[in-house]
Order: sequence, then structure tokens, then C-alpha cells
Amino acid sequence: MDRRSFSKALAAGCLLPFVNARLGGAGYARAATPSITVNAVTRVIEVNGKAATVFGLIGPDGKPGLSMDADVVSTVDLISVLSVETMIHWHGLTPTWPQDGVPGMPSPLLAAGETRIYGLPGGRPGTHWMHAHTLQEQALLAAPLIVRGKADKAQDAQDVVILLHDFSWKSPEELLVGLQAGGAMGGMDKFSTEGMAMAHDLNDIQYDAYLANDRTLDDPEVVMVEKGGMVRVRIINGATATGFTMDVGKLQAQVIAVDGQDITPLTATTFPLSMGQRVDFLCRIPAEGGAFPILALREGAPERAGIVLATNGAAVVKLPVAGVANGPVLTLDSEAMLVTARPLVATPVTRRFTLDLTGTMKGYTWAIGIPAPIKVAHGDRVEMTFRNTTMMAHPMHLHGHHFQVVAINGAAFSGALRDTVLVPPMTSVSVAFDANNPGDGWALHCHHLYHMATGMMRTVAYGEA
Ligand SMILES: [Cu+2]
Repeated sequence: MDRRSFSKALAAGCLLPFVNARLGGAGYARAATPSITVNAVTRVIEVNGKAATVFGLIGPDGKPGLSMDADVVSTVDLISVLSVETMIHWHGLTPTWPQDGVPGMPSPLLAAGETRIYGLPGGRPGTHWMHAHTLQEQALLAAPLIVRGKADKAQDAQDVVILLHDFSWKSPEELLVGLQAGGAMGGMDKFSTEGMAMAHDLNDIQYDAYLANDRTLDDPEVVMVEKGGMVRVRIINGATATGFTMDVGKLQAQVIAVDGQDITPLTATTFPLSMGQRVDFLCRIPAEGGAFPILALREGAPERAGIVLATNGAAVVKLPVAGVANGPVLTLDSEAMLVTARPLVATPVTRRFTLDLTGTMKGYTWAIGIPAPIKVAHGDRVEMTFRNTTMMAHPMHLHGHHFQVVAINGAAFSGALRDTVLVPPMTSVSVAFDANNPGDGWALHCHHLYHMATGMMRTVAYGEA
């Protein structure tokens, strides 16, 4: 189906007869609950005044993204309206392994025009997202996936969702070839402080734009809010190779969740957000009203993305993309202060792994070094220590599980529950999780798309070690 006939079908509310729904590799049988449809489409957005053809994931309301109920298993019909193969990973959900959405692990890519049925547990309420686990992620095949529970529905706060992205007029294949040819070094930002033996490497891709909900900061989305009201801002870093620091400005704010998992509320107006990570701020709009930018500051560089919260009649001042200063370099200072609302049950660790994050900018190859396959048994309490031996930071993501951050540089603490943790250069971070979701090879990888594509990915398999 081409885009025009797809739009016509959507408008007519009769898309389903056009597609041949079948049980794909996911093998999930349609439940009695009504299904939610997600369409993988191509669409046109405007970036810096020019038309850009990108991918998109359109939910039942015709807008990007999906909202699910925490208390039910939702049947999701993923409908590919693309002319190329594709697949979507449900980042932050913990479905069965065949439904996880990594190509070939184990399910095959969806063919052009294919519909595949997924049974996705809502699980705990939270801010999650869905995205291609391929280079298509760079071309915006990504959207919010918000799971809401009873408490959320009762909460007297307006929900505002922000998906961040980094945009290039080049194709991801071109960007990758450029990195492998050594193109990274020329444009790379260096960061060093006193006492640091070597400069850290930041931003190996200089993008053409940084987007918040598909828009640049000089043409932002403006969300109407109420004077004196509460707003829950759910932010997803869907960028492929850019870290940001979120800044809610003058608003009174608390960070209430990271990676969709509640924490003990932390009073803060800024928070670091690496690729794949999410953060939820609960903000109070002042009684006198006004316009309040929610900014994403690019790491080590002046560019910004963001949206504006505005009360009725407030003057919205146009903000330039470039700020006056470089965005902060992401550290674990905030991470060390986080306390999960739901710690893992205290139990002895039954299996430990140390994984060396290695790589070289020359030739652009990255890896997770561990001599043997990573094998766990159902019921294990697993502890993994990531040791970053490189000069770039790596946001490490494990599929199918939530882990608790339990140590930074060997100093134990009871940190946040997450699915993606930042491991800065020359730093070690330990995480613990319960092996409670069997699979023959759950993806474990760096969420920098080009680090993953050039080798920084392993699997965690259940079975006899
Ligand atoms: Cu990495």
C-alpha cells in the first residue's frame, strides 16, 4: 500500500481489510481484549524550513506514540506500512523473549506490509518508548510508549510527553561509513578538566538538528497548561548518539521516576539523560502563569531542543537553538542520589559478571569484553559490573528485565531501578537483576546506535552455564 492509499484507508477507518494479519514470529494469539494498532509509516516533517521524509509510529489516535493500561495485557497489532523490512522493540516493557523486537532474536523482521500481533504486558506504569532496533532508529522510527496505572489516572497532573531526537540529512548508513572512515575525530568535541589524565570524547556525530516532538527549539511545540496546575513531564531521550541534560528552568520541580520506575522524589530542576533513558519531572506551574521552556541541553555543546509550557495569554518568547554555554557533560552525580521506590528483595547474588567496555575510535570498533557467553539460570540474582575502559560514555541497556544500580566505582549503594544506565569513561557501574524472564539471548548493548552497530552488543541467555 502506498502512502496515499494508506491515508485514505486511515481516513475511512478501514485499514484492517487492507492488510493480511497473521501470527508472525512473535506467535502471540489474539486475546479477547480489543487490539491496539500501531502503524509503522513514513511521514514528512519540517526541519530547519525544509521537508524531511522520516519514519513514524502512529497510534490508534492518529498521533505518534502509544498509551497502554498497566493492569491488562494489551494485544498490539503492529502494522508495517513501509516498503522495507522493519521491527520494533518495546523499550522498558518486559514481554516474552520472542516478542522483544530485536531482529533475529529470535523473530524475523516484518516484511514490507506485514502485520504482526504482540501481547504486551503493561507491567508497572511508566514512561517507556518503542523504536526500531536497527539503523532505522536514526530516521525517527521511534515514539513514546506510556503505561498508565490507577494512581496515574487519579493523579491531578497534566501529562506532557517529550521525545528527543538527533536529526541528520544524511542517511544512517552514510553516518556510519563516515564514523568508520575516521570522520568522527574531526568533528568530535573534547572535554577535559583539571586532574583528568585524558580528554573525554563527546558527540562523535555533529547533527543538523536536535528535535523535541519532531520540532526544533526555534519552532517549538507550545503546550497549554493551567495557572497553578501540576504537570508531569515525561521525557524520553530517543536520540541515537546524543546525550542531553534536561532543564525545567524556574519551575518548582521534582524528579519522580527514571526509566519509567518510581524513585523517592528528588528536588531538582536539571537532570542528565543519556540515550535510551527516560526521566519524569513533576512541576508546579506558578499561580501567576507565564511561559516555561523545558529544555534539553546537548552534552558539551551549545545546541538545545525543547518545548514550551504556556498558560492562557502568556507571551511565548522565541528561543534560539544555540544557548550561551555548552550543555553539561553527563556524570553519575545525580545517579548516586537516586533511591528506588521498589528495591529488589534482599537475597544473595548467585552469579556475577564483569564486562569490559572496549573500543577504539580508529576504525570505529566497539565491544563488550567477556571471555565466555553470559549464561544465567532462571531464579538467579545476577550482578553485572560494566567497566568502561574507553574515553566515551556508554549507556548500557539490558532487554527483558529491570535492574537496580547497586554500585558506582565499587562503592555500594541501593540506587534506582532502570533498564539503561550510563557508564562514563574510566568508570565502573554495577547493576543487579532477577533472572525471571527466560530467553535464549536477551540483548545487552550500548544505546549509542553506532557503538551497537559496530559491536557493542552481547546477549544474556538462560540455560546451563
Ligand atoms: Cu557506547
